[in-house]
Amino acid sequence: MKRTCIGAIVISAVLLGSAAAKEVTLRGYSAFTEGTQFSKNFERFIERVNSTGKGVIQINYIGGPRSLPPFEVGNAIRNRVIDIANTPGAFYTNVMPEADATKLIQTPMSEQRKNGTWAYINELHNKRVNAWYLTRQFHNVPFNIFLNRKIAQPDLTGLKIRVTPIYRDMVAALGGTPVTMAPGEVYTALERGVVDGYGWPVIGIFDLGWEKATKFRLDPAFYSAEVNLIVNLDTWKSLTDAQRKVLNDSAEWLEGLDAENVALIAAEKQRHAKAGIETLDFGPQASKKFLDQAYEVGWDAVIKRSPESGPTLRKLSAQ
Ligand code: 173
Repeated sequence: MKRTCIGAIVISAVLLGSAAAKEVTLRGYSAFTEGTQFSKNFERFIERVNSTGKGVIQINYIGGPRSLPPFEVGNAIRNRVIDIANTPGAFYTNVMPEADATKLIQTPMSEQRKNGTWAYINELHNKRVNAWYLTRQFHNVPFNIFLNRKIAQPDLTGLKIRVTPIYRDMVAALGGTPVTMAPGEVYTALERGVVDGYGWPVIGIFDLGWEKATKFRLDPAFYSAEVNLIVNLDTWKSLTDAQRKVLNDSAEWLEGLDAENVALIAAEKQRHAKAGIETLDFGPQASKKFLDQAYEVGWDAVIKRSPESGPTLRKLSAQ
C-alpha cells in the first residue's frame, strides 16, 4: 500500500515536471495592421518573447485586422479565440465600458504598478474581459483631430468626424457629429467625403496613406494613447512562473520603448508640415480651454458610463 502510494507520487511528480517543462504557444493578435505604428512595438515584443522564451513560451502571431475585426477583440480575448492581444481599450468598450478611461491617465506604467493604478485596472479587466492587463504602451503619445476643412475656431459644428470612444464625447462637445469607424475604413471615408476629419494619435497617419486626404491638424493634442497588451485570464492562470516571467520581462522592456516616442513625435510633426498638412492653432488661451474641456468631458463620460469604477479611476489618475 505504502509503496504504491509513493510510486503514484513519484509518477505524478514526473508527469507534472514534464508538463511544466513543455513549451507553450500563445495565439497573438494585433488590432492594428501589421507593420504599422501601433503594431510595431508589439511585433518587437513577440520577437523578444520568442527569442528569450525558447523552450518555455512562444507567441504565434496570427496578424492584424484581416484575421479578426478589431472591434471584436474584447470577445475574442474573453472567449480565448486568441490568447494575447495588442489593442486600445477603446476597441473593447463593448465588454468593458471604462476600458478607454486610461486615455485620461498619463503616468508611465512603472508608476502605475507602484501606486495601485495598474492593480485596479487589472482587476477590472479580470472581471469584465476575463483578461490579465499585462501592460499599456504609448502613454506619452497624445491624440489630434485631423481635418480637411478649415475652421476659424475650435468648433466642429457641421462637420462629421471619424471617432472611436477615445474622441467621441469631445467631438460632440465641440459641436461635431461623431461617426465611429475602425481604422481600416478611414481612408475611403475621407476620400468619399463621408467624414470631414478624424481623431488619431499625433503619430501614424502615414502608415495607411491618410496624409493624402488630410489638410489640417487641429492643435493642441490631447489625452494619452493607450495600447494595451491583454492576455486571456484562463491562459494566464495556466502558465507556469517561468512562462509568466518571460512575458513580464518583455512587457517591462516594451514599456521602456515609450522613451522613443518623444523623438518620433517631433519627426512626425515635421513630416506633417512637409506633406502640406497645416497646423490650426488658436493660441494659448484657446488651447487651455480646449484641454480643460477635453478632460472635463472625458471624465464626465467615464463616470456616467461607469458610476462605480469611474470615480476610483479619476482618483487614481490624480496621484
Ligand atoms: O482608432 C483610434 O483612433 C484609436 O482609438 C486609437 C487608440 C490608440 C492608438 C491608436 C488609435
